[in-house]
Amino acid sequence: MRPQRVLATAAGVLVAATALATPMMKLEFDKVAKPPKQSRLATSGCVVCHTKGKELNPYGKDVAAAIKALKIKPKKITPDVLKKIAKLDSDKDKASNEKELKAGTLPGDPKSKP
Ligand SMILES: [Ca+2]
Repeated sequence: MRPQRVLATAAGVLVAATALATPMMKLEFDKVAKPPKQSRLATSGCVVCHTKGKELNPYGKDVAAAIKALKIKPKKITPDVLKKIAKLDSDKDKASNEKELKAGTLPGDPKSKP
């Protein structure tokens, strides 16, 4: 194999491995929220909704409450879920969740704001 080919293959494997490492919920979230490319929101993974492990941050709790209120089964993130909590300011940093998603900041972390 030529060196360029080896590099391209290695890059492809790396991309596939990264996609596999991204949990389903974050993939769903990105599909619905469409965070700006390379923004903190796009690159942050689980901490968008979780603190550590399975624990939810304030935004994650609002997402979970909206999924429950809308009776979405099996649990998943839909446009209605994000719409229901768009006007809230989950992390109390004076920027609504909607504004944070558009700006690509973390709606569950008051230190990250537009
Ligand atoms: Ca906020």
